[in-house]
Amino acid sequence: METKGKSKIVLSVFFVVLLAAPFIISNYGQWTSGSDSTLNREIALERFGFYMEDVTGEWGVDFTHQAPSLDPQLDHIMPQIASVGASVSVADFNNDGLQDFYVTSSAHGSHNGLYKNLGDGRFEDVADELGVGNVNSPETGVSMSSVWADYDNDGYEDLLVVKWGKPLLFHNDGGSGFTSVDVPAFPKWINSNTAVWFDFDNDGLLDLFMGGYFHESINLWDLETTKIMPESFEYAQNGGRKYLFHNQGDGSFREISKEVGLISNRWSYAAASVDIDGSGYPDLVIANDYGVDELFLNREGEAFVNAGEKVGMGFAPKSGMNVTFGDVMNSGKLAIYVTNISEPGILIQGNNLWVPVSGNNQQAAFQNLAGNFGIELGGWSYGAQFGDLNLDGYLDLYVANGYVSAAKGTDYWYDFSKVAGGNKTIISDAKNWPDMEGRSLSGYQNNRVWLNDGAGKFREVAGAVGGALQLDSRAVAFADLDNDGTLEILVATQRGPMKIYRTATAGDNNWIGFRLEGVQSNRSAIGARVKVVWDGKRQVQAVQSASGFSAQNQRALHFGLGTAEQVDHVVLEWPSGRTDTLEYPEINKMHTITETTAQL
Ligand SMILES: [Ca+2]
Ligand SMILES: [Ca+2]
Ligand SMILES: [Ca+2]
Ligand SMILES: [Ca+2]
Repeated sequence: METKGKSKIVLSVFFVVLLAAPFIISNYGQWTSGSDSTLNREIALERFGFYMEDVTGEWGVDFTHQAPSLDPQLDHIMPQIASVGASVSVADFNNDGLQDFYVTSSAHGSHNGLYKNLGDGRFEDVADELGVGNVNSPETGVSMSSVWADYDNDGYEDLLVVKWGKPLLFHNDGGSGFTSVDVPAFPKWINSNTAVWFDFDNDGLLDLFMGGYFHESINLWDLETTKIMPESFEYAQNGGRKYLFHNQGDGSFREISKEVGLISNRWSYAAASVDIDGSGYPDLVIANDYGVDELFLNREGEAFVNAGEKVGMGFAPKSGMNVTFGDVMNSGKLAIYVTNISEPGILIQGNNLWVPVSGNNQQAAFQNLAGNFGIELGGWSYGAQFGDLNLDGYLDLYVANGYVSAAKGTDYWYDFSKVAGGNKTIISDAKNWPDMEGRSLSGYQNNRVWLNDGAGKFREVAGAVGGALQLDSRAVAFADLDNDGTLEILVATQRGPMKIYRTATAGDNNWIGFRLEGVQSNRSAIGARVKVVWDGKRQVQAVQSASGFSAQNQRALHFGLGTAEQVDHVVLEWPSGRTDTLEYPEINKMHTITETTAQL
């Protein structure tokens, strides 16, 4: 009897464990992403002041990225090579005060989308109607990214489509259509994932940077050789070249990269521009795969100096994917966040947060403090953006993760590390890369939502605030799509759906926004810097075009203010050199400020 009773208890325990197993496993999964599965919206709002809700379908957005099918000689590693191209760029293309966005697809014949914000909580894809949808073809290649700016200062944001193929510039015809612009200075073919509009010589006309990834001689659909891969995982300099196109002001551009010293053949994945050293001229930061991050300092609009090593950034070769700037400590200085690859137990590169430190003789200098801030370990990270998601006055961070999610429970890492450890001859030839055989490589990873506590630490809350997402995410952009003062989160996923999260904040947090329009400066005001001073705090942001990975945020700047009821003053520094100061501007309002008549 006693034995029987015991076995009954053991059996019961066994069944309880069986029943509980999914719960335990699911809780463990939640725990590893640093969140708390029991929190509902109300508790998340109370605890973190922030909640995000997937409204993709509700808002009428239905877009799925298609990856390219390249030369069959790459079939064995196709998921790795065709692993990018999902992008999102925000702009108010028809100047109705509502933020619209452009999304890309990367298969021949697939169409890009231009989602027009209808203002009633719905979006409509008008890409085909306005002439920017059907742009992926064998003749001109496929889309990898896009970036908006008003290059002809006519008041409407124009669109550049970045390609593995021929770059395409579309002039915005008053918000009612687009005309393809023939730019003889553009290369016939380039394998590019990044372009940046910035006025490098401050003449009021936006110039254009474009960075190559694969070498420009390679047609990935029709390979002459399989020796197309990086020559090293750490010091590869056989990637695509860099281009700087000077805006001539008559609708034409002149290619001047060599003249100004913008020379590099690293594998550039992302670039972005701000005036990093306070010289009055915009500098360029480039995140390179298979190598070090690069900082090109702008010498008075006449030359670029590669200062990566001089400022401390150029010594740690990683897999750079993203460039984002943020005043993470409210110090009035911009830090640079570059994502890389981290896979627990296999490869921990860690993401970089280059924080400005005091250098010798006022020289710019940076130290990687990602670990100190708790934002070092993402995953196989791509896009990232800073923005004040909970409006508490401190910039938060979203990071997109996940490389190739193929068969579950499979892993290509061992084979991947074998080729990574090979010599130049082995690595650089695609035919030496082991067959993926449908296996995953850093797939099924969680994206990160890191809230800044204002005291030097970020806390990961993605699951807790409704933001759990495990698709192979690429581009991230922030924009206030419903004009309620909070930043929505747009995420483009590879071979997956576009995702839009509406955000809600709790309590009495306030905000203020600035939409700048240059007059002497370029009309998009790209390069302008705004400092907001309130409640003993200050924060600096800069107007940019490209930011993150294959992404662009809304051009208008957005500042959370916490519970402060007033902004003391705002300093606007225009690219022209003009400075304007606003005293006590109204809060919870998006201000439109024109350069010559800055008044409130
Ligand atoms: Ca324009
Ligand atoms: Ca210029
Ligand atoms: Ca915040
Ligand atoms: Ca909003």
